[in-house]
Amino acid sequence: MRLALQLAEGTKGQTGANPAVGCVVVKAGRIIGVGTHLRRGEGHAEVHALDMAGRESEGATVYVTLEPCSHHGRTPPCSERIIAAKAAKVVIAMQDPNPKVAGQGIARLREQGIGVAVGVLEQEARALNEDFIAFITSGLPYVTLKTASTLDGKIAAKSGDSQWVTGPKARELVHTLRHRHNGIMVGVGTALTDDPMLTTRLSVPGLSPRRIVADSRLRLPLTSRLVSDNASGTIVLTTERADRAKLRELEKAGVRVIVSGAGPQVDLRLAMRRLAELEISSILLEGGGRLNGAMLQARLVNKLRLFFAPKIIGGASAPVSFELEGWERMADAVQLDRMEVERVGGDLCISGYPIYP
Ligand code: AOF
Ligand code: ZN
Repeated sequence: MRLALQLAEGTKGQTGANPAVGCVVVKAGRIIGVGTHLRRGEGHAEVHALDMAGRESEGATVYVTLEPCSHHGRTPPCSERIIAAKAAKVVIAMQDPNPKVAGQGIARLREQGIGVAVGVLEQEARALNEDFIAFITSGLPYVTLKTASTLDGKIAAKSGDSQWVTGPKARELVHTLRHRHNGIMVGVGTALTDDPMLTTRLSVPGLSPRRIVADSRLRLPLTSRLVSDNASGTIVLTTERADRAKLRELEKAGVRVIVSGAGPQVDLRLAMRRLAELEISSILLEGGGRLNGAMLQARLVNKLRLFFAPKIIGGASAPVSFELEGWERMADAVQLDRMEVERVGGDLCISGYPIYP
């Protein structure tokens, strides 16, 4: 199962809205097949592993990190494939949270007399697909909020200079995070000041997420890189109050515009629902402070990854990672659950899951 989890872990970020899944087939103490789900729409992990095992899979034990599916989706059901292969036993890390499966794959295998064990390395399997689990059960993208600030919470100096806050190791890790999400989101303020590309630029090849800009008044220039570079798709979130002519121009330039709400600000919850419908299952939120604050206030953030450089820059007007109205009492603060602290090069990364007041 540990090997199956490692196989799955390696594909994190390349399966779109699908989970990362690994499978290992064992017979008489020997591994006879390994497989992993490589791409949405293509073969599931079990299919690859059983293809490799071939006729030997009769009487074998199948280890798989997620319950074999029972539904006819983009591919035929894996539970039927396992039954056809005449495997004797299936060891599963966790039940599939997808309502289309949700135990039916397990039931189908048992019905056919196959021995099934569930819950082996379940915690690890849940952590691996924490984003998929939340997405498939909530209909909202899993949002990871990432910041890179000084110890005093500044994301730039008062002059606006922000190159660089954190060091090369932390910046490389951020690009790995981009690869592992299928959306990346900023506010239009960030797009206007930095003209960012928001692509994945690693020392090794990686996938670029879809770029999402919250822009209630459609201020994103047609000449910005996000509109004109074609490096990855761009989606703009706006409101019914936005200028129709500008909206059409953006669409003509290939940008998808999502009109979300009639208020002065983008209805973020509605926008997230629309993004989930477009199969954006995970989003790396890269600020700035106002969008971070608004997403946190709307309780739309699932995970925090806060990078801190060992620096103090000061400046009352220097931008900070979080701008929000705030709460009156310290007891009402958003708290970090399951906090982890790690050193990344010369910087620090604090991760955790927000508990909302
Ligand atoms: C498995 N093995 O390797 C994966 C599973 O659209 P489809 O047909 O690819 O189905 C996607 C759903 O299948 C996905 O939401 C999840 O419930 C399950 N993924 N199941 O048995 C796999 N990737
Ligand atoms: Zn399947």
